[in-house]
Amino acid sequence: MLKIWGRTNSVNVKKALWAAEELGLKYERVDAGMQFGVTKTPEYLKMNPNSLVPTIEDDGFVLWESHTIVRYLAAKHGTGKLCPSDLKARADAERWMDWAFTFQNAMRAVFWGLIRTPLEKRDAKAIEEGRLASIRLAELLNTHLENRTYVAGGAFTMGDIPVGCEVQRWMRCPIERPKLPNVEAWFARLGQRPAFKKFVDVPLT
Ligand SMILES: N[C@@H](CCC(=O)N[C@@H](CS)C(=O)NCC(=O)O)C(=O)O
Repeated sequence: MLKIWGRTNSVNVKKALWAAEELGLKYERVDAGMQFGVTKTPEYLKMNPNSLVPTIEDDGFVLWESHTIVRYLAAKHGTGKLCPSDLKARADAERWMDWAFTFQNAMRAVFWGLIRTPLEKRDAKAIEEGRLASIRLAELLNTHLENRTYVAGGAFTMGDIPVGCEVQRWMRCPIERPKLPNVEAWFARLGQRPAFKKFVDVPLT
């Protein structure tokens, strides 16, 4: 059975869990990372020398890097659905998966500052710079979604998974955001998916 290592409040673990759930896969999840430890044990480091989560093991095949995990699971179990069969449509979805890390970089100081750092230790300047950078990116996404239901066109694909996880943090962080109707409509569409509700749109910790 598929095994997924990673704590559920990690944005990158959420991506793997969301993909597995969308594909209806049976899997076992093992808590790992931060307060759970595990990632520094010799056994884990043998699987993932980065000492990060998520890591998966599928029939003896070990894989890390969350977006690659999503690509792998989608291609294995969801070609023609989560993973478009047409090469260009697939590349379009993959482009947005990679772009999600651009969004994550912009949001890092905001998320860590506001959610995981005590008030007296916060770097207000870094938080504000990140907030402004994330707004510029969210505006780009808003323009892209002007005439699209999902990031890669009319259907939900693996492309929506990493971006959806990153934008969830943006939407739920206590920051000032401009009104972006296309992003909000797309986010509401994601909100109708059981797997998104179960693992992604939960309080930030
Ligand atoms: N690019 C990697 C980044 C993985 C990563 O940074 N994971 C974080 C959680 S989001 C982590 O393992 N942090 C240390 C920990 O949880 O102990 C991926 O997408 O899988």
